[in-house]
Amino acid sequence: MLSMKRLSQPALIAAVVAALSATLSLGRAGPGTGSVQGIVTIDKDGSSKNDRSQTVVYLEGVPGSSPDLDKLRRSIRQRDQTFSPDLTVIVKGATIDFPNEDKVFHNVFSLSEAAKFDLGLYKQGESKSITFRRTGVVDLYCNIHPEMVAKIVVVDTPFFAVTGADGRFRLDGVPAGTYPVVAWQARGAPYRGEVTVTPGGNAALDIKLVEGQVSKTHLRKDGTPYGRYK
Ligand SMILES: [Cu+2]
Repeated sequence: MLSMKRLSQPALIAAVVAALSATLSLGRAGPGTGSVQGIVTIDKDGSSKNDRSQTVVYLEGVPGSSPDLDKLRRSIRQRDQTFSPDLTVIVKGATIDFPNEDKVFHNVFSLSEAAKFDLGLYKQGESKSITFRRTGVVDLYCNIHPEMVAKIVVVDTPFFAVTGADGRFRLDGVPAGTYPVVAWQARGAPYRGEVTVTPGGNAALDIKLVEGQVSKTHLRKDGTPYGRYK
C-alpha cells in the first residue's frame, strides 16, 4: 500500500479530492452520469406473475466506482428459525454479519462456489461474519433446521437494485457508457442484455424473465439428508 508520508501535500490533497468525488458520485446524478430504469415482468406457465419482487438487476463493468465497503456491510439475522432477510445483495469485498437472535442454536453454512463456509454452532447474542471475495450466488442454510434458507447475490458493482412486487427498478448516478446488464431471479435463468447510459439521460429497460421449477430440498453440510427430528 502507498504510504501517505511519501505523497507531497498537493498530491495528497488531489488524492483525497479524488476519493471524495468518487464516493459522492455514487447514487446521485452528476455531470456525466445518467439513470437506468425499467420494469421486470415474469412469465410463469404462460401467464404473467403479479409478484415480480426479488429480482436483482445490476450493471457490469462500470468504471471508476470504488464503493465504501463499510457502508455496504449487511446483516442476515437468525430469528424465529428463519433467515431475515432471505435475499441479500452484497458488493464484492463487503461483509455480512450473521447474528443469532433466537433462543436455540443455529449452524449457518454454505457449500456454494462463490463462498464456502461453516460458521459452526453459536447461541443467542453471538454473531459471526463473512467477507465475500467472489461474485456469484450463495445458498445459505442452517445445518439443524432444513426450513432455514436464504440467498446471497455477490455483485462487483454498487449499481444494483432489487425489484418490489411491481417489478420496477431504478439506478441513478451511473457514469455514461454502455454496460452489460443482468437481471437475476432465484427460480429461472437470468436475463442478460446491454444498456447505454448518456449524461442526464434516462435509459429504459423492459426485462422479461421466465420462471421455472426449482428443487425445494437441500442436503446438510456433510451431504446427508436432514433427519426427522425437530
Ligand atoms: Cu437453525
